[in-house]
Amino acid sequence: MFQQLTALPADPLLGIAVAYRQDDNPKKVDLGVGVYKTEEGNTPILTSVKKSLQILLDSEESKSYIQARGNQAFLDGMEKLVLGADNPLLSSNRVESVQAPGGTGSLKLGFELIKRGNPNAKIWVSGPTWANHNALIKSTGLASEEYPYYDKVNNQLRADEMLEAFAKLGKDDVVLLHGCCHNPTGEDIPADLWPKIADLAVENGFTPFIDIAYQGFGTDLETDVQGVRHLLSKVPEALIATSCSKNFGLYRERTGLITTISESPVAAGIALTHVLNIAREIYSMPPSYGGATVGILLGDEALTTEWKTELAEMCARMRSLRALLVDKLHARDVDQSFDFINRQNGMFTFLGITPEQVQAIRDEYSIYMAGSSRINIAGISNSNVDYIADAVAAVLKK
Ligand code: PLP
Ligand code: TYF
Repeated sequence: MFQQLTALPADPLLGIAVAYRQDDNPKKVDLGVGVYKTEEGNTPILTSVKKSLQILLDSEESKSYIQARGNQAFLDGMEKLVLGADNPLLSSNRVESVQAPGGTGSLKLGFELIKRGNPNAKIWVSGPTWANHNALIKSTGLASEEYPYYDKVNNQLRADEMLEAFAKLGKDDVVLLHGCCHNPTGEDIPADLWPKIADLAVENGFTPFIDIAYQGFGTDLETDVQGVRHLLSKVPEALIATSCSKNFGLYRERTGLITTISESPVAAGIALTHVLNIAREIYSMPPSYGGATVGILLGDEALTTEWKTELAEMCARMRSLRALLVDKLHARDVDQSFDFINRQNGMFTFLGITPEQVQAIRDEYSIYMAGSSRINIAGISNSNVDYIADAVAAVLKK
């Protein structure tokens, strides 16, 4: 049976990490996979998370299965974090959440739910989007298409074209939106555009599916989801896939949740039965550890305050690294402006160089980034930024 199979290429992003590890150049730089790093290049466990983990370790009395929908304190805390504690949706009984293995698992449950609700649905993804979005949609068997999003030549949002595309959509369409800190471009939907998207969704009946993987990495926890909250207050139905990988630094614990917003409490209850049924068909119940940890953290005021401080530090560091990189590039008299990097949010930006230039930087300098020229901002440090800027300036001047 397995002899019939032909080998597939590795995930190109994760492949970068492997290639980086094998490189013995002491000056090598990893700007590949989106993982937060300190100035020293480490990804430590957040102190607030470590304390919460310790509480969990000390209090956990069983490794029996957890309930299928996950840890209730986690689900309650995360719904409040994303929607806002006083959001009227929370008391409307139209919102249901299920814990899932990471943002990825949450997205998968969401796409499968869409397929059950409407097998003819088409998922609209931003051009470009996170490569795994396309893989997950394909695996579900749903149709998908790109809407205009990022202008790579001028390094800006294709706002008008995006709205024009949304204006043509209808009831069979689902629009996948990055809540904040767009991956891979860093280019976010500005505050004044969210109400326009909300109006179009209401008028034309398409369903928003919001992917929130970086809340708190853009400006702050509240500002980052203002647009999303506005949209959700207007539409009858929506899905939200939330990841705790980045903002809680829980990557390997595979922690996330899928949230459905339905037209009525009855519809919400029915949707929940389907999400649980889909999860059962794939993995039964979610892993406990990450959700339980976040549940403890968000249920404790002091730990939450500490976490918010740590998150704000990560956010501020990435913001300052953006400015540093732009300054260093401009100091090298490159022809183009890199100011757009300062306007963008989160972990990523496109340097806007060609795949050949990306390869040259990798071959000649051992600096690793995605072929699209997407870089992980958190991979920059005070000690490597000059080296990176030298390399980029050199390939641009060739
Ligand atoms: N969505 C986006 C846009 C992402 O960049 C990521 C990756 O970090 C995820 C979802 C989900 O990540 P995870 O499955 O690690 O929680
Ligand atoms: O885009 C990134 O780098 C992150 C991490 O299969 C990631 O979202 C990359 C690839 C992957 C899972 C997570």
